[in-house]
Amino acid sequence: MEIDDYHFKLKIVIIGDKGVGKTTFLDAITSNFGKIVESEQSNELNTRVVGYLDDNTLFQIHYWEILGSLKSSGYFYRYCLGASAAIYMFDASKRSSFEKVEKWITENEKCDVPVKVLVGNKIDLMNNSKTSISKSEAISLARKYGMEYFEACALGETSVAPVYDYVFSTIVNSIPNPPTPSQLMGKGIILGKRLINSTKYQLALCDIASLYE
Ligand SMILES: Nc1nc2c(ncn2[C@@H]2O[C@H](COP(=O)(O)OP(=O)(O)OP(=O)(O)O)[C@@H](O)[C@H]2O)c(=O)[nH]1
Ligand SMILES: [Mg+2]
Repeated sequence: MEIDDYHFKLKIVIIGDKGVGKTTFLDAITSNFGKIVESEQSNELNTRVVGYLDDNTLFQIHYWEILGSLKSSGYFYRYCLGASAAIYMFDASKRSSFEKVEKWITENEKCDVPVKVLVGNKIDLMNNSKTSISKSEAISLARKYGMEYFEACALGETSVAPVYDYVFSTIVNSIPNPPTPSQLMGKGIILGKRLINSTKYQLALCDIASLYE
């Protein structure tokens, strides 16, 4: 597969305090859903580009893990611009990570990411911790910002699938048929040459154009 040979391109960001399990979670997603075609690590970001085939449609998904050590500085939201989805993660056994996640959520309101979820990771450690976050507390934070809440144990991998399924299917269900560029604006979804060059797509666009003649 060529790197730019896809139907749709999209970006998913994963945000949370240092050590909450973002990389572990990302590893579980990228090893189970698709094939990594590129990966890069810098002081601020850990990025992976994955080719994922779903129902004969090839998606190029750019995952951006925003490192927890990155200080929130007022322009943090720029990493999230153009994203289709944001996964906000905290460590369910560590209250300080829960308190920080709300700060990032509010800071990010500026970029209006269409799909957002809250993930409480490391639920396997909750019983050993006095600062655990209860499920109801996490759900009320998620509701406050119009998000779904998921509990996860990224080490176990199985709890990663429901988060991925929810995020991916919500993005895919928002794609109109046929997907005209103007209808995709604001969804963070970019059309690839594999779709644009297909006869079926071009005919569908002609059908739409004929409606306005
Ligand atoms: N017990 C437990 N440990 C976990 C879980 N998820 C991740 N870890 C461990 O937590 C540690 C930190 O995980 P990372 O994935 O590196 O955390 P991160 O959020 O990427 O950290 P930064 O990139 O430094 O911000 C590692 O030792 C992981 O093995 C989990 O669900 N349960
Ligand atoms: Mg990491």
